[in-house]
Amino acid sequence: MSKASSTNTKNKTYFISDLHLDPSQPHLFKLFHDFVEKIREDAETLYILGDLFEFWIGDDIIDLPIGKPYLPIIKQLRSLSDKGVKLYFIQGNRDFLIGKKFMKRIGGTLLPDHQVIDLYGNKILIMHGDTLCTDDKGYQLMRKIFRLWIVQKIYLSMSPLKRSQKAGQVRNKTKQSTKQKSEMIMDVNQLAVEKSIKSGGVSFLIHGHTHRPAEHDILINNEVKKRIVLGDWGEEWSYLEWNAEDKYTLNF
Ligand SMILES: [Mn+2]
Repeated sequence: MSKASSTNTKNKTYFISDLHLDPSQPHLFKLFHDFVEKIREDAETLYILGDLFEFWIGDDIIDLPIGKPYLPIIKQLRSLSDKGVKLYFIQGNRDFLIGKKFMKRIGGTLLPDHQVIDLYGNKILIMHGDTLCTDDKGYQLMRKIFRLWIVQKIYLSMSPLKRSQKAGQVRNKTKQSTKQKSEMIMDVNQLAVEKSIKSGGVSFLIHGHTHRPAEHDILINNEVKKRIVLGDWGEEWSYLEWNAEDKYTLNF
């Protein structure tokens, strides 16, 4: 029996998303470092629900000079898994190229886009959340194209520098089109939310992406279901904490 389980202090599950870590924003790296230190002793599991990075151009950069700025993050996550913390990752729209190599380095597990988990007796559906924004047709089309294996294959065959440039172009384009889109279009579609909860047969839906941290009640077949939205990181941590006594708090 490990020391951790015999002392039974590891009894919390954490959920984070939308940190948008970017080497050009050192304060976010510091925030992440401090967060890892904070959860190190009591975390049983950490779920990262996408957009850990502002952009991720492929796992091969880990061993290249261009990937060097990311090594502290990988090291910190590794230090958690080495301590027995289970790490799970769902790709976001910024870091959907995170794959097996990255997971191997951090000692984590990549989950599919939508995953039902059992957490202290609760059935919970977790996802990044972008697939719920079905009103944003332009985005959904772009998402489909970026997820085609042939598109990814062509992209990954480019040099890291070229890939960085391309990623920058896409981000600028997205920024411009986001300005023209209404707040409504960029939020989740209520029917898509209800459909997900129903088909998953879950009591909770946890996601990020919209940067609108909140807890929503949704009435489905006369039963109250919960949609918990994780927040993005700016000046502070934003996370959901769930303990073995089945209490949860959304901190943002
Ligand atoms: Mn996102």
